[in-house]
Amino acid sequence: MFLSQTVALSDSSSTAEARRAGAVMAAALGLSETKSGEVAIVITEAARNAMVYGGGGQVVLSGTKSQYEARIEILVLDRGPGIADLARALEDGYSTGGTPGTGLGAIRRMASAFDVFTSAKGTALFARIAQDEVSRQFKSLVECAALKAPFPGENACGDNIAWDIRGDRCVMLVADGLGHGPNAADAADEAVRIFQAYKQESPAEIMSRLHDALKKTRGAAAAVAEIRPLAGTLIYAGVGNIAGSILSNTLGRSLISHNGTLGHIMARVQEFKVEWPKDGILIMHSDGLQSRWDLTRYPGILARQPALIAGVLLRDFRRERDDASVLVMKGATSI
Ligand SMILES: [Mn+2]
Repeated sequence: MFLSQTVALSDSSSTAEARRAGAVMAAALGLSETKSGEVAIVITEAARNAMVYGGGGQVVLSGTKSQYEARIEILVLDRGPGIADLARALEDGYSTGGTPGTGLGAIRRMASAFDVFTSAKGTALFARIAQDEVSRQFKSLVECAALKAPFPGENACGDNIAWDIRGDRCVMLVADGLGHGPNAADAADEAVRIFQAYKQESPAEIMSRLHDALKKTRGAAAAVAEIRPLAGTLIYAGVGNIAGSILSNTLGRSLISHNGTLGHIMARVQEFKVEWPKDGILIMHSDGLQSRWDLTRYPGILARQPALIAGVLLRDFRRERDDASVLVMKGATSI
């Protein structure tokens, strides 16, 4: 299960709206009362900071449930001047909002993963509230973060994302249903269902399954990536306008998709097998993000939580008139 909700921080009622969205998601994931309370505190405090010091922004909530755990990842993004003294702001009990007992230090203590990236371009705060103790013990080789946001004014998102991590294999899907709105969402959601059913197969096989299944829908662009970090390999297959790229200190490359629309026209499925560097970061996104993003303008960000990288891409490189989705995968961070 992958739930996603974006709330704009634009006026005095926004924080409460974001908190309500968090409560709804916590209930849908079956989080305990304690964890739901932590979600509310994190959203409230981080949203207030973004309102007061960032001049507004957005809260992006991502909820996932697997056999291992249930978790909500909270991203709060603003385009303010940045936090001048992050170390001080992180001191426990120090609250920029003047509320005793909360503040960034409290968020960090509650979160099972926490990270802040702040620069003159704004602040991105990431906090994960996870339900199960097993989540602290379960050491995955890689971490995936995915964000999606609907066409402005739409509730249904015509993009969707799914991934699966099992042992030394991580397989990921980004799908963009043609157009936007409910019919686009139907196509993207069907792609996720088929992916979940056949995710153990190769990327090319999954793409063929998608092509067959999407014939009854409006159609979609999609790409599937399979990474085996221990073997150091990446296999990629894409049709239509999904961008894929690998970033690393030793290598940077774009991954190739063929033209077409799954469900309608697919000339061929081709797998590309490339080296997956040890410090590799995979970024996949729909055309709701500009293709010419450049993370070298954000010194140090590649070493941070994948959710922060995804958040900054969504914040600063979004095309306004489309659904947007972005997936970032990298080796597990110890932050
Ligand atoms: Mn699109």
